[in-house]
Amino acid sequence: MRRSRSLLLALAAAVITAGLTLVAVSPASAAATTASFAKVSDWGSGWQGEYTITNGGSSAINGWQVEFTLPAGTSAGSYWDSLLTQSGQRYTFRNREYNGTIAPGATVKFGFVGSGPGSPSACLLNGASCTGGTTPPPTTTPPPAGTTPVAKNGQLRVCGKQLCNAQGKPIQLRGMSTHGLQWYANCVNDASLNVLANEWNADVLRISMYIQEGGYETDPAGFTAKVHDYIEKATARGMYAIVDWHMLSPGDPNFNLARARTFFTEIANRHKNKTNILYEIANEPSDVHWSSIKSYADQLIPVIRAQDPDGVVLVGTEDWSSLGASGDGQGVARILANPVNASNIMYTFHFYAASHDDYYLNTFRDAIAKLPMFVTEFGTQTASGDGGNNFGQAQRYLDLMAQNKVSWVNWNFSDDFRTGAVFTTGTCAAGAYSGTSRLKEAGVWIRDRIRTADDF
Ligand code: IDC
Repeated sequence: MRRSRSLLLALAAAVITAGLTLVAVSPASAAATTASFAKVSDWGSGWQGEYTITNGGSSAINGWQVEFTLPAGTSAGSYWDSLLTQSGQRYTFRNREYNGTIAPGATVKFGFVGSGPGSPSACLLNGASCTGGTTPPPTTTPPPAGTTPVAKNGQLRVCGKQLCNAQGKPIQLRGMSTHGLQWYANCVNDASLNVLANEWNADVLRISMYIQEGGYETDPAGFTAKVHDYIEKATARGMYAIVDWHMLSPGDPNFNLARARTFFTEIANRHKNKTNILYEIANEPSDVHWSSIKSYADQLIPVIRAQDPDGVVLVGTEDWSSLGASGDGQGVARILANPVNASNIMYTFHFYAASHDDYYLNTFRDAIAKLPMFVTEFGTQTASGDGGNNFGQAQRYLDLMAQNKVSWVNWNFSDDFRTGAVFTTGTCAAGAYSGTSRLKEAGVWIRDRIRTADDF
C-alpha cells in the first residue's frame, strides 16, 4: 500500500500544526549499510514511522529484511512498500517484489503507522545491526501474543489421528481456498484477506497453485513469488497457510515430481521458521494406483523435511482425493495396507455435497476412524463447482467433521461465475469484500460456518 499524496500532505500539515520536529533515530553513517528510523509525524496516540535502508556497500543488495521490537503497549498497524510478519512484539518487514534490489549508494524506504508511545529497538537489517555495526544487538523474541489462530495454536503437528496445536490439544481449522492463482489472483489481496481473517474469522487460507492449465509450469518463478507473497499475507493476519500443489491433469503426481521438488524446496526453505505452513503435495491424483501416489509422497516429503522438519504434510488420495470412493471404494484399505512412509502427515478427502452422497460420507466416516484426515477442498454444489447447492448434505459432512475435529477448507474464495465461488462476478474488480451483499448463496452459508467460535 502506498500512502496517498493527500494523506502525506495532511500528515505534514499535522506535523507543522503540532510544531513537531522530525525525530531521527540511528542515523546512517556514510559508508555503512544501514536502516535508519524516523517518526515523520506524531499525533499523540500514534505516529507514522519510516525506515530508510541505505546500501553503503559496493555491491547490490538483493532482498532485504528489517526487524525490530516494539515495547508492550505499542504496535504497528498499516504499512506500505514492504511485507510484514509479526511474532508478539517483534516485527519483521521484508521487501516487496518491486523494491528488493538496492544498488550501491541507493536507498529504499518503507513505512508504517504505529500506535502507542514507544519506538522500535533491537533493529536488525538482514540479520546485522541496523546502524552498520558488526555485532547484532541482543534480540528478544517474546512468545506470540494475541488472539489469532496462529498466535493461539503455534506450530501444529499430527498426534494420533488428530491435528494438534503446540500445546498438544486436538483442534479443528476452518477456512477458504483461493481459486487458481492464474485466474483469480485479483481476489487475493490485503483487503480481501482482512475480511477473511477479521470478519469471517478464518483460521486457514489454502493457496491453490495449479501446475497445468496456465499455472506453475508456465512461469515457475512468477508463481513461486506469488505464493511467497500470499504466505506473508496469511502470516501477517495470523492465519495458517496451506500451500496447495494443485495438480489435476495429468492425474499421476509423478508427472510433476521434478517441478514439485524445485518448488517445495524453495517454499520450505524460505518459510521454515514460520509456524503456520502446511504442505499439500498433490491436490487430486486420478487414474493412478495408490502405490504411485505413495511413491511420489515418499520421494517428495524428505525434500520438504530437509528444509522444514516440522511442517505438517497433506497427501492426496485416489480418484480426485475421494479415498477411492469415485473408484472401487477400496482406497482406505489400500492406504492402511501401504501407508506413506513418514510421520506428521495427514491424508486428504474432497467432496462436493450435491454430487457425493452417503456412500462417500460413509467412506469418509470409515477413514476418520482409521487415518489422520484433512478436508482441503469441498463444495456445497456439484463436483463441477457449479449448479444447485445441497446444504443439507453439506451440513451432514460438517457435523461429522465437527464431532471428530477434522479440519476443512471450502472451495473457493473468488468471484468466478460458478455457484461455488463465494463472491458475485465483479466483486474483486470492485474491491469490496465486506459484509454479505456481494456473496452468493453458498458464500453466505459458508461464511456463517467459518465465523462461529473456534474451540482452541
Ligand atoms: C474447477 C474450477 C474451474 C476450472 C476447473 C478446471 O472451478 O474454474 O476450470 O477446476 O481446473 C476440484 C478441483 C478444482 C475444481 C473443483 C470444481 O480440485 O480445481 O475447480 N473441483 O470443479 N475437484 C473437484 C471439484
